[in-house]
Amino acid sequence: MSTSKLLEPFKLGPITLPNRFAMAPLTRNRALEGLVPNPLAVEYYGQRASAGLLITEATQVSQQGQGYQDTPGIYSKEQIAGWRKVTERVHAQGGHIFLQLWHVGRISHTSLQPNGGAPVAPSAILAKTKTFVGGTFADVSEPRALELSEIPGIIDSFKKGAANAIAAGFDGVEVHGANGYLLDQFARDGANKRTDAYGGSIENRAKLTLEVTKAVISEVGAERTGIRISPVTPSNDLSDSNPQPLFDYIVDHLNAQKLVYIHVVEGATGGARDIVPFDYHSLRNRFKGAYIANNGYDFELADKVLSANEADLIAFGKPFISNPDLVERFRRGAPLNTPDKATFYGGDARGYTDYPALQSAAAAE
Ligand code: 8OZ
Repeated sequence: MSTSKLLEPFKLGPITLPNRFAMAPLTRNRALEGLVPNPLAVEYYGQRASAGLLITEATQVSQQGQGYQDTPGIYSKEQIAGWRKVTERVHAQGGHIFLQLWHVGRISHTSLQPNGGAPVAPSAILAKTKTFVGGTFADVSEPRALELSEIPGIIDSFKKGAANAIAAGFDGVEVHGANGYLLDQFARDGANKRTDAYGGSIENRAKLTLEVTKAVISEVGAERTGIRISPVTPSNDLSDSNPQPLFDYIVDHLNAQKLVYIHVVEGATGGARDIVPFDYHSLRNRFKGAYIANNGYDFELADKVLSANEADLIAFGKPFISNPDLVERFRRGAPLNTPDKATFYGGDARGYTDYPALQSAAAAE
């Protein structure tokens, strides 16, 4: 029996989480017609409801915000109804769940965009990366720069997405400000060469992120609004010439807006934690709400970081794909199932809802 801080409760705004485990947002590409969550998602999230906080897979706020095939949306009645089944199951199991609000920006393909148009970006700069469309990996399409007049519509799509998420029964929303998608493209200067109020200085590049969080808060409240950031990840061909002052500034302003949490991908998403030096303590110290730490944590590092009060929650990704009962396995010191990469993106129940929990694993022996 473990006595780790990982198993202690935590008050996240109005909700009390039974432990410090968060399930990281994980793209699974199993949405159905109309980009409605797959009924299997009800089972999938329900199986993982013992995590203190579940964060859904990235969910686009508009058709324009989609960049990969079969990712779910949160902009139609049918999508809201599909997600409602997920939140009902998670709540019936005693869990808590936030929806991640997503706009991919330039990481998309014309075949997914309204009228086959170009994906949108801060500047017309092609990312050297691939997306998954039509059952295969393809280069992302050449983007076009957003007109200044289109920006209020982008902000509004996040705001509506947040309202829809609450209508679907979510406990809150996480704004996806990470991993080289739209908000991150505006913030980091590798993708933003604008000369208007949204480009140039740190203040200007941070503006869209902070306007989106402000709009989301106006809709659902700061105590139900979190954000994910990844200051140094090279994911999706994005970089910044000087990330520390940029993210110090962003986090100072998120703190002023009183968001309930910042969820920080430390290092290269899904890769090295020490890819470049960055002072995450600076973010932790600036932010008075909860700090969710992510990237490559095992139980030992999670325990150490929580004990040192360097984070409040730890988000685990791949371990939650293959271990629906990750919390119980930690409690018992039980071994973990290994995740199968071949079934991460797309497909059916295999590698999705069929990973065994401890009891069924024992029963199967
Ligand atoms: C993996 C594959 C596709 C998208 C992210 C939403 O990195 C994603 C993503 C991850 O945040």
